Amino acid sequence: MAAGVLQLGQFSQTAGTLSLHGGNVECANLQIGGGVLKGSRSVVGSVTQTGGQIQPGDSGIGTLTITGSFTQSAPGALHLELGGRVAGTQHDQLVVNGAATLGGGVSGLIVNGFLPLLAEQLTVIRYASRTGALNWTPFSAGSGRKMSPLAYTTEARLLTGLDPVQFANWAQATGLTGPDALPDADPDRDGLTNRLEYGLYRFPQTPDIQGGTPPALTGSPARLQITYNRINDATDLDIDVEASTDIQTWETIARSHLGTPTADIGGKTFSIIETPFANHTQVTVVDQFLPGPGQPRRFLRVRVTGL
Ligand SMILES: [Ca+2]
Ligand SMILES: [Ca+2]
Repeated sequence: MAAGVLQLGQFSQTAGTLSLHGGNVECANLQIGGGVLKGSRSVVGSVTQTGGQIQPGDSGIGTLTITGSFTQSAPGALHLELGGRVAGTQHDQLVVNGAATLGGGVSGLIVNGFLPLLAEQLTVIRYASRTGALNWTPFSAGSGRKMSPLAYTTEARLLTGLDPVQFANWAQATGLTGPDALPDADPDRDGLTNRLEYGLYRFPQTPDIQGGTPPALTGSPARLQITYNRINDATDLDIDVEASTDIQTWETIARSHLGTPTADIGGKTFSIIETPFANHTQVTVVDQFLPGPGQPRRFLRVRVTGL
């Protein structure tokens, strides 16, 4: 429709396209089981999507508003054009004034040569509240990048990650070029080489005070523990925790090999806790060794090898 208001008591679409070009549609409960709902205007009412696609924007990028609630289930999907960082003008956005129940899919199309940086977040849905679990899978954003959907209390975002997770893709997606993009370079001069910044999911153009939380005593009797981040799914790195009693001889007590979960080596750890996030995992390794009168000193470090 090009203008005005389309008033519907109840409408169920199974195919075709409902395009809100210049006007709104008023419908207590708009049901999308197939076809396409698109536009930059408002649905005055609630939308239940069980199939088909919702595409914010008319022929390009825009914001589609639902004044009531939005309930989505598979195979219903949202299709988004992503051409920049500003919602509504550079990338598509769905605004739900009521409650959102999310459970369908999302697909994305990068337009206008947009190359999101690593860990960049785009808010693609806003809502008053959310229930249900996201059932969305990451999709490719080209040039060694992927977008992973994240859901929060009042909005859903897309987060840029790497695909595949390799150093060269990381260097490009963090904006490094030339000699600054080499594994041993330290362009932000924080003492962490790019190899460490990559493996420990730090940012190579932002000085980090340290590579992680320094080793600290925990529990009773007290053992040393160390906490750090590791980048998920790395295809080219091992990330080890090493221990020493004299800072000269080090032994590996835990290892993540090529992106696998951190595992004990030789029964030398007391516990390993991994907390996953979209692009990285927070790791806490507690040493098995108990410092005592005969051996009062113990040291832990994280070592990144490969590349
Ligand atoms: Ca650095
Ligand atoms: Ca840094």
